[in-house]
Amino acid sequence: MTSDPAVRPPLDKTRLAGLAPDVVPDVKILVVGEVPSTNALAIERAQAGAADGFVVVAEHQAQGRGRLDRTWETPPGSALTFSMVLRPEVPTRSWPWLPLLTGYAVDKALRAQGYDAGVKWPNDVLIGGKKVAGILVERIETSDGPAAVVGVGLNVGMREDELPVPTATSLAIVSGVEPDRNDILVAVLSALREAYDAWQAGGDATGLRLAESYTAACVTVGRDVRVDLPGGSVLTGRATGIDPGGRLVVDGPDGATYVAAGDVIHVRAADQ
Ligand code: BT5
Repeated sequence: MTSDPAVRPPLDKTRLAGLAPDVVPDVKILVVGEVPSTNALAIERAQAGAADGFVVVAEHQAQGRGRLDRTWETPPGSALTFSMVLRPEVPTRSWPWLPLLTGYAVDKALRAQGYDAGVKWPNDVLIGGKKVAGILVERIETSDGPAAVVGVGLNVGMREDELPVPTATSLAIVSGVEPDRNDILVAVLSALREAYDAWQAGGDATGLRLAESYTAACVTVGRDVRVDLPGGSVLTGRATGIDPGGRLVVDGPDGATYVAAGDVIHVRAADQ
């Protein structure tokens, strides 16, 4: 059963602010009430000098952002909406991996908690074909150098009648139980930090390794897809893999096309 929205428990500020380094290394969590967007707030903090690993999590976002000026909507207290400041040391040409790596980490954390999740390239997390989490990575310039703000929206306790779109789902809907948002946040941050640290430490082979693990978790590979590209062009074909740069390989009538995440408006199964 999902709980009564009127009595949803708040995030546990004391627990989240005091996480031991062996639970989630190198993060500092700030819990806030209602904000327009945690990405916007994290960008402000990064520009004011926030360090790698600074996380802001909100009880409610009034103007959550999606990609390409789309919106992200969640009722108060029903979801995780958080952003992390990262200051990667790897060359900026590798940064396009960040949204994929985040989706991979969210998926891994959910699967470890028993949910039958998968990643939809480039950065949605699905359960039962419906979107349970979305990711928005924004790259910014700060006086300490370029930084990335990694935003994650994860539907935790929403009931069917609270979903903003019919293509969405929540952890409560798929399992019949509303999990503790604090536990899910800790699991996701810990998976994200682990994937991020491995990516930073991995050197040249990292793209190849990540591509392998990402492909194994990816529900898009092996499907016939329709990819909407900027300018109205459409690519259709069979998604056959993810290359070491994080691009989706689509085998179409003209051979293989490599699609970068930043160049995609929508990816759909060809029959939808
Ligand atoms: C995303 O965009 O999926 C990125 C969402 C990122 C949200 C997080 S929350 C914390 C941080 N702060 C922010 O301001 N943003 C980030 P995109 O792929 O463009 O998908 C957006 C589309 O998903 C919308 O147009 C709707 O169709 C759908 N959508 C909106 N809210 C949803 C929800 N709660 N669950 C599932 N789908 C949703």
